[in-house]
Amino acid sequence: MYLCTGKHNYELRTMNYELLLAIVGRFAYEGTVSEIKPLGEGLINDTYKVKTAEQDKPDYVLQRVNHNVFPDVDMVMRNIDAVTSHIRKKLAAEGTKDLDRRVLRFIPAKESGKLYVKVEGEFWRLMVFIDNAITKQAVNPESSRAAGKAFGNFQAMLADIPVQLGETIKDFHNMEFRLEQLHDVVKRDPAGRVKEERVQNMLAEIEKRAEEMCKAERMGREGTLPKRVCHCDTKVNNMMFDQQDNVLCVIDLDTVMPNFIFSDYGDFLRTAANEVAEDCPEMDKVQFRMDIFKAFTEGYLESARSFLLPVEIENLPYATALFPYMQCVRFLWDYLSGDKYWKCQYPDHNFVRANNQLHLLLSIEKSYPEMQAFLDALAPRRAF
Ligand code: GN1
Ligand code: MG
Repeated sequence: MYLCTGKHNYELRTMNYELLLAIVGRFAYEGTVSEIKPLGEGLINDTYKVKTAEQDKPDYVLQRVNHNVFPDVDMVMRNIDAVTSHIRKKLAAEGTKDLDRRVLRFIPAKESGKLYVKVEGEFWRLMVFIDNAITKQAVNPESSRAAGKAFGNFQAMLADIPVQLGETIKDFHNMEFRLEQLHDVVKRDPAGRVKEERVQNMLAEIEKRAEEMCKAERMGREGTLPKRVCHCDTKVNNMMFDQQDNVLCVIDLDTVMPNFIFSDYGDFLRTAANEVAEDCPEMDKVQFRMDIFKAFTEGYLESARSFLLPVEIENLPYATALFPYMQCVRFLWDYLSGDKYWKCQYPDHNFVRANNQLHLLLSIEKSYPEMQAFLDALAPRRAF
């Protein structure tokens, strides 16, 4: 059976039980499988919960990795292996007891020892299920502070990782590349949408800011801004909490790769501090929430300031603007391409998303002085 759900135009398939069982059997897991059923609402990967009959054996999560989005699954899993092993070692050295709840544990394949198997052209992986844990969809200042601290801590723990990680999606958050993609589709105009007046107006807004928004790439080339290991998909639902609301660990590690730290900081605020969803069509309701900004920034700096350079802290307001801008460019690119990347529920959906992100950017621009003042108070420039 073929399902077409979610916002990406990827094909998801429900699998038959026997095949799933055979796939699980290729991993060196412990226990006897008693049940396999679909889990969660992930839009990119297919996910199943694998229960074991024994009380003292863990349950597992089986996942099919979407290799349309992640072309080099071997690289994805090598990155994840390096990252989870490094974090595990650090936590163990600190005396952390419940390690399997504090960092994801992937199970190696029996034959190859790799953290994935390939079956009928599809890639699968198995990890330990973290029980009695929850994920959250919405944020308030408290959970934003916790998220800031957790993502900052994730970066801090990985600051001294001894291996060079691969770029699992090339140029994923490279603003110059995203603009080139847009310019290219404008030239080709495959969907005949470039002539729309609203598109022309949006393109003008984008061009006005293009040079400023590409400054991270320029600083990177000049050698003044480092790349560090980042998560690159820092949504609040990519984090597990225990029943008492403590953060357990960061999940969804496919996009972990070297990047400017702006990615993790900016993309969280893009998604969490928007008063409405990223595809809300009522533009007058789109607004940037300063309470979320402040709480997240406090949490983030608490755990990340030990390794951040002054130039990284100074540019956090820029990072806040960069991600709505980049997402506006990406959604407009997809609209002009004829809606190939994100799944659309109606013909204008991608344009509405792009417009929403542009309005978020406008709201952020208005808050710039307040953001800067807040940061100056929190991290006085001379004290860096
Ligand atoms: C995609 O599917 P999701 O929500 O994890 C996209 C992000 C975008 C986001 C916008 C691999 O993420 O970069 O910010 O949609 N991920 C990929 O909704 O393209
Ligand atoms: Mg994701």
